[in-house]
Amino acid sequence: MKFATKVLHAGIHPDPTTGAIMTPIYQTSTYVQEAPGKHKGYEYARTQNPTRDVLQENLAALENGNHALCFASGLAATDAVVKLLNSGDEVICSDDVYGGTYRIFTKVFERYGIKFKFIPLTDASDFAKHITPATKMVWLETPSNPMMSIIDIEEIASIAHQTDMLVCVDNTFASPYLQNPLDMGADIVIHSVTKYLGGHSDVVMGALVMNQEQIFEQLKFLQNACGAIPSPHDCFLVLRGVKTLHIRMDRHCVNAAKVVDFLLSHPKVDKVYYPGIPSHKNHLIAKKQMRGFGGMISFTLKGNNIDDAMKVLSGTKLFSLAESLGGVESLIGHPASMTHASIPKEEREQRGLLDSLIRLSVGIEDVGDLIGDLQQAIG
Ligand code: P1T
Repeated sequence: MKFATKVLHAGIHPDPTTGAIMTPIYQTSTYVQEAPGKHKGYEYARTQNPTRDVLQENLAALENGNHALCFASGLAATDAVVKLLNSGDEVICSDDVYGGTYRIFTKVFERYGIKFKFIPLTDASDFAKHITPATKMVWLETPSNPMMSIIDIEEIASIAHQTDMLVCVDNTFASPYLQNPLDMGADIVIHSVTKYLGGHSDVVMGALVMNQEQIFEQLKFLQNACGAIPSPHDCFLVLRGVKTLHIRMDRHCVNAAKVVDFLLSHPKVDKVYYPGIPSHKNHLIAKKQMRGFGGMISFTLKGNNIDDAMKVLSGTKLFSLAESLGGVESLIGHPASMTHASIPKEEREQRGLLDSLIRLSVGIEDVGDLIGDLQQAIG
């Protein structure tokens, strides 16, 4: 099946009792057993739920994986992955990641004796020198939030797999329509389903996709043992949202490319961060591993004056000032005070994340209207 068919059909079958074409919302906490241990494969809804099963099967197919597991949020999915590790283990993490990922790593898991090294993995050749016998995982975000850095997944995976190390890729910004990390050697793909997969800014959810049976069994155990599962209603909403993922992503990409052209030609704009720009440090890697460059853009204004940035952030009318991304409507955000506020300022600035950085999640509205809105806000 091709992608556009998978979003509509993978894992989805008419309801066996009624023929309902849409997967029912199985809003139940438990399932009646005929005799102790004699049941229909469903015992308790933290462990199994039919609406969630269908979504998991669908998401696995979209990432070309054998298995998927859904969680209550992207961070709940991240939490499960790190719980595969033990005290004393080390993780090498790409240095530009969502602020909440940095926070759970440094403020939660470091207390349990897991060590995190934040390394710019945009030159894959730098990776090997940071590996020690304790390194058990490499964590990549590509494109990264918010600097839009690109990391060569295939290169990193081939170096990582010379030792006993898991390769985890946060594929939230690309979505499975534009990039499939498992095909490039990743062991686990993580999504904030809240973003492009849900696509309508009405659900918070996370997902993990993997091929290997053993990793799946361990993560399924953690999903049930720790209990951060999504509701059946949210699973239904994502099943509904995902049906148009390919069409939405095409429009996000086209609109973002036009917004990038506008920003690049604007006299007040300084830097524009977008992997589709030929001068982007890893544009060729993005071209190799992605089928499009996505809907996320970051930029700064000349002079890097925070007040000028604030004027733009509060001056747009169509771009709503809000955290999150990947919905059909456009959003504008200020990473330093919003999504990445949990990273200390010195560390943010080392990574190029200045207080004057503005982030756009370009939606699927009329692109002329979007550019007009930015034009009036930037002045
Ligand atoms: O918000 P949640 O569903 O828990 O997902 C966390 C997460 C994980 N990975 C990436 C790349 C993310 O961007 C996020 C969440 N990000 C935002 C809320 C944001 O506005 O950047």
